[in-house]
Amino acid sequence: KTMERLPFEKRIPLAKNAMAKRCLEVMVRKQTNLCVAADVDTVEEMLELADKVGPYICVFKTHVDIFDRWDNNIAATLTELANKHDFLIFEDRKFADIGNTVVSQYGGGIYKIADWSHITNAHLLPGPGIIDGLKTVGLPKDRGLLLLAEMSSKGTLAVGAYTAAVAEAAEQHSDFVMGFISINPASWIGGPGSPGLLHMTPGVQLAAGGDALGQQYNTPMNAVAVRGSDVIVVGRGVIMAADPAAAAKQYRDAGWAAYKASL
Ligand code: 5IU
Repeated sequence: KTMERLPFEKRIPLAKNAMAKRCLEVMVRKQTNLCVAADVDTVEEMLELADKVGPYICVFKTHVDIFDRWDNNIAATLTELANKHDFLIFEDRKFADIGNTVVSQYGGGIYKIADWSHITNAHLLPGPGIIDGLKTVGLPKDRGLLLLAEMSSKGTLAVGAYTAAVAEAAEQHSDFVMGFISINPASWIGGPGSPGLLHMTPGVQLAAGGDALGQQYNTPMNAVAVRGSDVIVVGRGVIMAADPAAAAKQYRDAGWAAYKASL
């Protein structure tokens, strides 16, 4: 049995965060709910991947601390690719410190994440001060924050009452919080949250299974149509494929079919 959902276009006016609106608009315009996770080793590979999979994605997720170099030109090139292909950039930074510290981490340092990443994410472990801190930097730039409500990895502690508290905090900060990283929002104690908030789900491959280090995979159909996610986040399913563009197209089609099946 699949869950019932409001179509993405009807959720645009319900979103209170500007980037949530923009993300839903991209999804509707390009008919894709695929986010590719660019866990590649070099800047060159990351930029090449963005150009190849760009037409099929709504969001391009990065881990820029994997690279051995970073500068404003790299960020500018990635931004050009985001404009060319109409996707959003999501630096999966997983902030987890007190408000005062994350202000500097988000806006400053070598990466200056807030300058080029439309979306970033944070753990709520420190309490709501982390949202307030990130907001002082991100809201003036119309950025969006995803709260980690659940994780895909085996043994995750982000479950039950913790997940419910994250859902509650998102409602209270929906000017800046655009949604969640979630695994099974349909199962949440207090429900999956308001329709103006987005659910993005990592740990997705066409075949269920896992890896040797605790990753657990669900299919696009299970993640979206059964568990109620909106956006599938796919790394190795795309980046390890012989033809990443073809794989991205395949995941786009699978993710969108799952969305359509749940309407
Ligand atoms: N990621 C997860 N699980 C999580 C969160 C983030 O896998 O709970 I939060 C990231 C890690 C990686 C990507 O960048 O999503 C998944 O990559 P694979 O599809 O290659 O497993």
